[in-house]
Amino acid sequence: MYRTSFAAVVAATIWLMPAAAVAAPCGNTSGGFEAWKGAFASQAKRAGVGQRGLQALAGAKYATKTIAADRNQKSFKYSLDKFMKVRGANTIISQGRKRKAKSASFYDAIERQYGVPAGVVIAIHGMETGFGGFMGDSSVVSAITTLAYDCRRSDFFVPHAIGALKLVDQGTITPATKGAKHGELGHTQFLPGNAVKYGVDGNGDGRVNFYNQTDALTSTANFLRQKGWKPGKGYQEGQPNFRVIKEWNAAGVYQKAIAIMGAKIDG
Ligand SMILES: [Ca+2]
Repeated sequence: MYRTSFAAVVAATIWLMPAAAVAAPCGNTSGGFEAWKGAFASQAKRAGVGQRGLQALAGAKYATKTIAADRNQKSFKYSLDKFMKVRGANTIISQGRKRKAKSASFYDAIERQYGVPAGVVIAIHGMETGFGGFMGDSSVVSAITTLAYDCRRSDFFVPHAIGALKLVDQGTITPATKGAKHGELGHTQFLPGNAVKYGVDGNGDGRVNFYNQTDALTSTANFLRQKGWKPGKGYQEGQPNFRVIKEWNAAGVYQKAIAIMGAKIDG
């Protein structure tokens, strides 16, 4: 759920979190990463990260591919039409309708509990990973700590790096867990800090696993509900729940695409 420029968000939050950058100075090349990890370990410890998380940090490697991807984000400069075409919206809609029909009771239960209609959850699932078809091949811990170290958007990613280390402490992920280039996890690509806050054990097996579809989709609905989803209200542009879709992804074309695809899946 993170593939766009959060420049405006970062600019706004810098003033709210002056302490975040104090302990560990950022860098723009791999050269300073090891030294940064040492400084960041103290910061992480103060934030409540335990032994397993700190070990994962110590083992993190500078994620060259993540930085290359971060410097080369293009798709959100597309028009809405072009964006939907590139992202395979028609396929997501047709497959999404089938998925909804096939697992109607599951999606009904999610809507009953969280108020979020199937179409929105399914559209997000399709858009993020092609319904779990590709959930990434980057080490989550290495990717997210590299982004926290990198000067470009350090303040945005530091809380997510802390989150990833806490997920390791909890056993939700391990240092070997793979995700997308920006450390996003599982079926719907939660950033680690959000995974800590909004993760739900949807299938009731005693642990939250973002690589389990039931857990991931339940957590996604929970995220939207916690962000203010109003059950029974619309989610198209201009309707009350469109604002909540904006919380999932900052890119305007993405938000509109989710609303359009969701309505077609729900229709
Ligand atoms: Ca579970």
